[in-house]
Amino acid sequence: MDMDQVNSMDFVDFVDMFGNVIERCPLIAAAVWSQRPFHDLEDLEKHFCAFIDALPQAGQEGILRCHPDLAGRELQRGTLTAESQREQSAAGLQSLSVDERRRLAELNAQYRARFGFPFVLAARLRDRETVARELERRLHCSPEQELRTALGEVKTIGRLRLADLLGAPARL
Ligand code: 2AL
Repeated sequence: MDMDQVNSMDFVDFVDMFGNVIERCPLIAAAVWSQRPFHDLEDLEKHFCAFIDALPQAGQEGILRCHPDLAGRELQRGTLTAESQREQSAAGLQSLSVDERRRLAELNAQYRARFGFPFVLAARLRDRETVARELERRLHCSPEQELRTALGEVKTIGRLRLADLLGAPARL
């Protein structure tokens, strides 16, 4: 799909297509639609990022809370969004041993207790060992730093999802 086609999409089609660029936050795609026309993929991506950056902290934390845990209950139950399922599988999180799964669940719980939102990371760029290592490392960061890091990961996930949708090469 090229940018002319994107720019000519009506609201419903646009939100259908881009509604999960930011996990379970179709409101963001709904707001971005109003910013048409987009010059190119980078421009489209910038509008998603600008919306996130302009939110008050409570809204930014809300976006993080829309993300399912990595290797969490939803992965076990098969209730993730299709995008999330692909990303978590790419990191090998579907084939963890019982001990690895338990360890990640403990770390996820500690992280959520400390920061008040789930640990978020662009899973498809990592393998299972890196996910666990990053979770351990980020547990010790400051809340301000962690909010920034987590939102950066949300934007990376969104960039990769947009590239998939438009059949473009991923820019890391
Ligand atoms: C996710 C997810 O579902 N996909 C991804 O890349 N990261 N979730 C998360 N908590 O980081």
